[in-house]
Order: sequence, then structure tokens, then C-alpha cells
Amino acid sequence: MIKRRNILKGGMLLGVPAIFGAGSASAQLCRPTGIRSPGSEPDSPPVSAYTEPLFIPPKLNNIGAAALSPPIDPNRHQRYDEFEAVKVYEQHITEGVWNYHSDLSALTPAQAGKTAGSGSLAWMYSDASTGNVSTPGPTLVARYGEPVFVRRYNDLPTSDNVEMPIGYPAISTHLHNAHTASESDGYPMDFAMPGEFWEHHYAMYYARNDYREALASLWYHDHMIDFTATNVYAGLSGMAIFYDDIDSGDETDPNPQALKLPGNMQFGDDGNGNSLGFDISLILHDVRFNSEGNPTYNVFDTDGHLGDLITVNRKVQPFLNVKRRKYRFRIYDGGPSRFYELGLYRTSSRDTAIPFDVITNDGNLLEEPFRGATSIILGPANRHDVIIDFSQFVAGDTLELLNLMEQDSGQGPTGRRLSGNDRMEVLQFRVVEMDSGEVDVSQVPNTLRPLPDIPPQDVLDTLVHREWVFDHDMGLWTINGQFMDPAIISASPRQGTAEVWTFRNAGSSWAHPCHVHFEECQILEWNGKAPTGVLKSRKDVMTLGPNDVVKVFYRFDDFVGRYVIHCHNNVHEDNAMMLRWDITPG
Ligand SMILES: [Cu+2]
Repeated sequence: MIKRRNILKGGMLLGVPAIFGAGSASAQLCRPTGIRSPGSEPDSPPVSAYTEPLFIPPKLNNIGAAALSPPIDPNRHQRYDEFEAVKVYEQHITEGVWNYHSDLSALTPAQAGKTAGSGSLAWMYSDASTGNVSTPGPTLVARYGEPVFVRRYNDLPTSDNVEMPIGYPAISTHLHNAHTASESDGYPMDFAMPGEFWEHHYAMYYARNDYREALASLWYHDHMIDFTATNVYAGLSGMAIFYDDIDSGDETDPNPQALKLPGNMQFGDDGNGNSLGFDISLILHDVRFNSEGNPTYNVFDTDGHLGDLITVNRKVQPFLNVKRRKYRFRIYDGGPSRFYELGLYRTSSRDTAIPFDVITNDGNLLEEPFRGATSIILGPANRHDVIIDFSQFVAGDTLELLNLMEQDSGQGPTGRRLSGNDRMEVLQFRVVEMDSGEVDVSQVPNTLRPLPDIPPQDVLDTLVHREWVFDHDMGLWTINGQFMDPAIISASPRQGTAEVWTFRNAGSSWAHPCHVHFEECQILEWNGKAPTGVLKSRKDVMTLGPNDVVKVFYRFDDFVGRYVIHCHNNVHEDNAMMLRWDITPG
């Protein structure tokens, strides 16, 4: 049983230690003023809140291996013969325009082959089978046991011809947190130039073939070396959902083991703010727009980038109609540098936060739901799935997701909470009746998915221990005193081994969401304390507040090759806060 009181301290209702803390949160957050001024950027043009319908990406369509030309070459992929693709997709990455908000689109000049007023410049992903092009890209909906193959073409203009004033048109696509062979992982040096493609084989194989290692809420995003922040900011992000027999996505699943969480395997929307499904992914990116309605970005600020408008699925402050029933929302912080504390409030009375259930951390099912949370806290790349039950409201009620996290530079939050009208409007829910005869049969069971075992302390003591210190030097960002250099291999654990890693934030006024590719970890200690609540989970991004120290347990199995560890404040990452590490054959 989660001891709720253990993490409900200092007024924080869903505590994540350290930056978001067990203990007094505000005492551990960044100081109000950073060591460097972020400078001041002009505000975005004014837009009206809650007038754009939420965009919900449709799912990618399987085209079958026979449709690919040239065909798949199994020799290019580790263990392909064991995990032959049964779902095959083709995506193209293109430059075009996107309607972030009608008020912004109204300002845009003719660009990217489109007429004036048709949208803001964007880099986007397509589904080659439907011709759908969007940001976020189409959602990759996959299932364990059904290996996936995606060929992604870089159809961006060459650097001489791009209209997007930021980013670099070379592409490496990382499926965040997937247990993926190195050559398919989106390693930052594995990039495709305009006119080229890269292939990604996702084995859809539980790490160590253990169902307790199942992943659920993932996202794909660009990972081009030195240009991740700008390329993602330009539009290159999309969601991925992994299901299995337990978390099957079907609330009517007759399998007695199925959790029957809200979901009907329908994705997309009708264009008017109505979702087709009840399992909805929401990715947050904060964006700043110039007077012509295009995204703008200061590449000289290495502290990080803050937008002044919150977008959800690349719509500025959208609305969604919700029926009087339960929904699963997979909420992602897409960065580049903003941290969130999100609470749900009635529009009519913004004083009282409305409780909901949290069922995942970093997209992985918890052992049991965390019930009654009144906010969630996310650093860049963190994810939480939440269940909101709208049956407690009546048709016509409106609710809002508000951001309470104060942040005035890219370094990290100030440690203060926004209140009153300073809270940032993120998303509006408009409650409507269910259709006549419609029944909500979904459940939120008391047990979800068990955690893999951690060896006892005497065994942990015998393992290799490594420490990763996140610091800064000469205006850039370092790990263990080093800038990213793909020629340097900073660790090379053998396949089949386990290690204890420590992440240490050497800074007293900034935050670093530390991300390791390929394997997830479990927290052993956060600032010397054993994890409780939502931190008793599998994680891929440890969001370190000032001076935080986190000790975690890793295993390395199934594939070999090159991977990275980096800060997921992508501006820090691009300014050298990344290291290469390799898994070597056991
Ligand atoms: Cu960082």
C-alpha cells in the first residue's frame, strides 16, 4: 500500500523527490534567480484561450513488408530473424505549415509552398499510407509480441533551402524508452540527410522477456546531434503506445488478466474537439511565436528555452469535449526546457484542485494506482498516465488543466508555485453527456503491474558502481567534466550484467532531467532515502533538482551497441551534456 502521507508534504500533493520533492519542495528547488540572465524575448502575439479544438493524432497504418522498396534487409538489424516485423510503417519528415492557433495562422506569410495565412512553419511526420502529415506525428500503436519496422525518410529541404529558421535538416529518430537495438535507437550520430532514410526495428520484446518490464507510454522525437532541441521544437515529436495482454487498450477485453483501463483502441478526433477514443495522449511543448506567427527560438541562450504559450499536441491552449465517464490521459513533457506542475480545476472555482488517479511513472504502470493526486509534476521527457473520472460532473461543466510551476529561465523552476491568475492555462475540458445507452465499463484496478526484483544489498554491493556528475563549464554543460564527444566511450558494461549508477547534480541553481537510453532503472535512493509513492517504479528520466543525488539499479541485456546518457533539457543536451556508453557482447 502506498503511504500517501510519505510524499504529501509541504503542500505538494504528488511528490517526486528532489526537484519536486519529498520533503519541502520549495526548499529544494532552484533559487529564484539563476546565475545567468536568460535575456528577454518578445512575447508571442496575443491569442484567445480555449478556442482551438485539441488535435489527437490518428494511429500509424500498417502497410506490410511487401510495400517497402527496397525490401527490409534482415542483416542490418540485430536479432531480426527472431523478431521478424509483423507491423511495417513508412513515414516521411517534411517541412510545411501547421495551425497551432487560428490567431497565429492569420498572421503568417506565404511559406513552405502554402498560401499566406495557412499556418505556422513546422517540421512534421507523415504516415505514407494515408498521406496524413502532422505534429505530433501519427501515433505508433504497438503490441508486445508483434515486432515493428519503421522506415523514415528525410524529405526536408536541404539546409540551403529550408524555410524553418531554426534546427538542422538532418534527422535521427529516437523512440524514447524503447528497448531497441542500437542501430534502430536513434543514436545521435546515426542521422539521415535530406533524400536519405533510416530504418528502425522495434522487437516488441520485453526486456529480459519479463512481462514486468512492459513499457506503455513512449514518444518518438528527433535526436540529431547538437540539434535535438531545435529539431523537436520545430515539430519533430510524436507519441507511441505499447500494449500487451494485461494493459491491452480494450476496456471490454474478456481476458480475466486484462486491466480494462479506459480505452477502446480508437485514436484521432473529429476535428471539432471530440475524441474518437478514451485513451488519449497529450504532449506539452511551450512555444514562443514571432509577429508573423512562426516559432521563434534564441540559439544563444544555452540555459534553455522557454516558450510563453503552452501547446498541447501542438495546439495553443486547446479544448476537448469529454463524456461523463473515465478517460486515460498519457501526459508528456515534450520540452525543451519547461517543468510543469499540472492540476485540474473547475473553471467556475479555480481554488480547489480536483483529485484523479495516477497509474504510471515515465509511462510505466505502477504496482498500484496512486489515488487522489491533486497534481502531477513533470520535467522534460517525464510522463504520467492519469485517470480522470468525468462522471462526477454534469454536462455543461468546464474544467481546466493549469500549470502551477513557476519558471523564469531555462535552467529550471524557481521553487515557487504560481497562484491565482498567474497559473498558466493549458487545456480545457468541456463535459458532455454520454450517448444514449452508452456505459462506461472501464476499471482502475487496485493492482496494476508488479516491479522486477532488485537484488539484496549484499549483492548490490558487489556490482560495478558508476557516478555521473551533471555540471557546467565555460558556459556549456558537462557530465563527469566532459563535453559530448562520440569518439569517447564513457562506460562499456557487458551484456548480461547489472550495475549501480549514481546521478549527481553538482549545480545549486539548476535542474537536469537525466535520461539513459535503452534500459530503464529502479531507484534505490533519492538523496539517501528509499523511494515511495510514484517513485517506486521503473524510470527513464531522473529529474534532478539542485544538488540532488540519485542511486539506481540497472541491468543490461538483449542487444549490444552504442547508446547515450544525456540531460533531457534538450538545450543542455545540445550544449554538450551527453555521453556515449556502449553495451559490449557478454
Ligand atoms: Cu540539464
